[in-house]
Amino acid sequence: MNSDGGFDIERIRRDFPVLKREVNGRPLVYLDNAATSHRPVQVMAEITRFYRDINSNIHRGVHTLSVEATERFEAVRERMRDFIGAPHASEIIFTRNTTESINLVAHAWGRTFLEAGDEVLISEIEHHSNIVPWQMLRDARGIALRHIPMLPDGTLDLDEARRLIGPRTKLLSITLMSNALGTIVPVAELAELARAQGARVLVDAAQAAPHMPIDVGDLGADFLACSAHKMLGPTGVGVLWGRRELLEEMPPFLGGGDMIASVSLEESTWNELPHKFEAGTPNIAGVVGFGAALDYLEAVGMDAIRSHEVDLTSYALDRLIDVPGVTLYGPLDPELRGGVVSFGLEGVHPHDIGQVLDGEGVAIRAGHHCAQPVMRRLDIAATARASFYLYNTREEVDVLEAAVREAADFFGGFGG
Ligand code: C6P
Repeated sequence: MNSDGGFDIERIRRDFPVLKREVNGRPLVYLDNAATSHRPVQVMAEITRFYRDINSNIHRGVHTLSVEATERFEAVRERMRDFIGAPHASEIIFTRNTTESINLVAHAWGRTFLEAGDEVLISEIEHHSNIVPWQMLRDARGIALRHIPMLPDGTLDLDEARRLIGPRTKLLSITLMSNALGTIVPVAELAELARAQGARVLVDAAQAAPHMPIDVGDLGADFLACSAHKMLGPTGVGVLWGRRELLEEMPPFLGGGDMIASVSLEESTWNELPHKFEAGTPNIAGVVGFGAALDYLEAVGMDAIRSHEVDLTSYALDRLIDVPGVTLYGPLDPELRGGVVSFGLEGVHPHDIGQVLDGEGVAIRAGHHCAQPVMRRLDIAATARASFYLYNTREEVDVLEAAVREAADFFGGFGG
């Protein structure tokens, strides 16, 4: 194990008991972090403590447990505000995941403020969660949906972006880090161009928020979406951050309990932010557990996590590029990408790569990664994807490389 950037990986790994597992008789090498990360014992303990000692609904009771539950829940809102450099805790809305956060904006903002002739600009490297809601909005409202094309190296065509951003652009909705290729998008630069045209900017930070420091002001964002389960937190908890003025003028997304100020049988009025957008009982224990995940990430340090992953990615690219028959997708400069390495093996379906690797205890994802337009642009059906996190090591990359060589040998006859 190597220590890196001021944090001790061996100590970090001890907090993730699942990493001690064996899979198919081999030590688990978990390289599917872009799909979901593991959770440290601190997060599990926080969730258990919540259910054991508190377990009440929030914002409703006057009894002690309900007050305590509400305090815990609301403290995480403040924690998240700080994590992304947002001005106000009331701008943090808890959802189920990034997908729901983006759909919230498409419904509550898009259907209210966009009309025929307006344009929403996305990119060719978006996850389906940042494509489909806008297609649905286009079909409902007659807006135009445009995209910034991808260049062969997996970066975006910024010249074309400059041409596409114009007076009709009402929203730029863009990923900060591609889940399929790892590409880091120069969002701040694009956001500046979009804002100069009066457009709003939504940042899909599902892949970026777990792996690098985020500041919504520096990004020039109006909305930002991310998922707790990719950032050491539980499943079923997502975040939408939105600028207060925008959230205030938006109608609610879902109607029901907690989001109202008053209800009669004829009509209702809406609660103040953020409750207007949090209808029904949320994943209270999940949000509380997410607070422990944010504490964990900040204790390690987002800069240290980023530099550790740049090191691992650079090492993995160097190792895999030499394997006969391997094609690497995405930018080759590790500074321009997150800890995601997508690759193919000549003559071998990525699912077969995934299966051979699983036999060696190595967990990767194989498929289109919910980014079918990327696959179409690369003229492939799927890739094999290894994705790293703070607990991965160079030794694990060596195991990955050996397993890929084995797959190459077994299926492709390229053994080297
Ligand atoms: N990507 C992956 O394996 P949800 O599922 O709502 O938590 O996140 C959706 C999402 C949105 N944007 C990006 C950039 C993403 O990577 C994801 C989730 C996972 O790549 C599951 S498909």
